[in-house]
Amino acid sequence: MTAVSAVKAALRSQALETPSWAYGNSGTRFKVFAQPGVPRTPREKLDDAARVHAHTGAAPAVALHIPWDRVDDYPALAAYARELGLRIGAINANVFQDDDYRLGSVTHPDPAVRRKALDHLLECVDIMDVTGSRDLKLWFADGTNYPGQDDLHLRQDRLADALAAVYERLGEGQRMLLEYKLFEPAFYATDVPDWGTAYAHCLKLGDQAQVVVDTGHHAPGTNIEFIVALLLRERRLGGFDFNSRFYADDDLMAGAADPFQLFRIMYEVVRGGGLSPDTAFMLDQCHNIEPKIPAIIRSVMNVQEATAKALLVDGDALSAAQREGDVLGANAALMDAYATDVRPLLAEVRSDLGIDPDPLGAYQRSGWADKIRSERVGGTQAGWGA
Ligand code: PSV
Ligand code: MN
Repeated sequence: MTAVSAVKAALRSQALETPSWAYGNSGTRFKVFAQPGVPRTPREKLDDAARVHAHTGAAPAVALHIPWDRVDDYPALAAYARELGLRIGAINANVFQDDDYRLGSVTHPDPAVRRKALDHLLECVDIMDVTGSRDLKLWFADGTNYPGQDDLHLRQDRLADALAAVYERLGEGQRMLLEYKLFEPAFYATDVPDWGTAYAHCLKLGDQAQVVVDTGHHAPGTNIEFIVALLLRERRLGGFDFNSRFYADDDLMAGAADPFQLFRIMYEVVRGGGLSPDTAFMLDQCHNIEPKIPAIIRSVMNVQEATAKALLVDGDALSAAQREGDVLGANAALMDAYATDVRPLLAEVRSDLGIDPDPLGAYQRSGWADKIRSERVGGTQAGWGA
C-alpha cells in the first residue's frame, strides 16, 4: 500500500489546467443564458481562474482559445497571469468558426482555405513562444455530412500535410496535442474521429506529437481507461480534456455524471506512470445553467477525489490477486479504494497547502461572486457564440 504521506505529497503537487472559455457564457444551439458577473476580457477570465486556484491549490494553469482570447499583447497577458500566481497553459486553435470552413479547414478541398487554416495554427505557435505555453491543442471540426461528399483518403493526406507543417514549426519543449472526437459537427465522417487516427498521425510526426483524450468524445460504453492505458504504454498520452457526458459532448462538470469512470481513468493514469507534468490535465467544460466559478471548483475537487482514490489502491494486494487469478479479490482491491471517503484526506492536503479545507465554502464566503456581479457591468461578456 502506498504510504499516506506519499499519497498526500502527490495530491499536493497535482496541477490542473482550467479552460478560459468555461468562465465565459456558453449554452446549447438553442439558447445561451448570460450570467451576471461573467468576464468581459481575457484578463477577467484570469482573475476568475485565480480564484479557483486560490481555493483549490490545484489549478495553476489556464488554457487559452484563439481567437476567443485574442489580445494585442500576449507577453503582457502572460505577465498578468504570473502576477496572479497562474501560468498560461495550452493554446487551443480554432479553425471551426469561420465561414470559409464550411467544408473543412486543413482538409478543405480548396488549397487557399487550407493555407488560411494552417496560418492560424502557426500563429498559435507564435503565441506559445511569447506566453511560454508548452502545448498546442488541435481539434478539427473537419469532416463530411454525406457519403461521397469528399474523398476520405485525400482528406487524410491534407490533414497529414498540415500537421507536418505545424510540427516542423514547434520549438524545443513544445508539443502538439491532437484531439479526436467521434462526431459533431460532421455527422457522416469525421477526419479525426478516434484515438487510432490521432495516434497514427502522431506516430508519423514524432515524439512531440501526442494524443489528447477528451472524455466526452467517445461512443457510449467506450472503455476510455483502456485507451488511456494503451496510450500511456505507447508514450503518446499528451493529456486530457476532462468533462462529463450523459449522451454526447455534453461538457458537464468532470466527475459529475460518472465518478466511477473518472476513478477508473485516474487509476490507469497512476498505474501507467502518467501522474506527472508530462500529462496535461485540462478541463474542457461549459457551465450553461450553473454558476461558473463554483462549478469549476467542484470539477477540480472531483478530479482530486478520483486521483486520491486511485492513489489509494493497494497495488500489492491487487497484483497478488491478479497473479492468483483471484477475480473477486482483484476487483475488491479496486472497489475498496473507490469506496474510501477521501474528503478528509483532501481537507488535510489543503490545510498543508495553507488554504481553507472547504474550497466551495471558502469561495462563497469570499464575496467574489458579489464583487464581479456589481463591478462587471457594461462591455461585452465573453462567450464562444453557441
Ligand atoms: C471540441 O468539442 C472541443 O472539445 C475542443 O477541445 C475545442 O477546442 C473545445 O471543445 C471548445 O469548447
Ligand atoms: Mn476538448
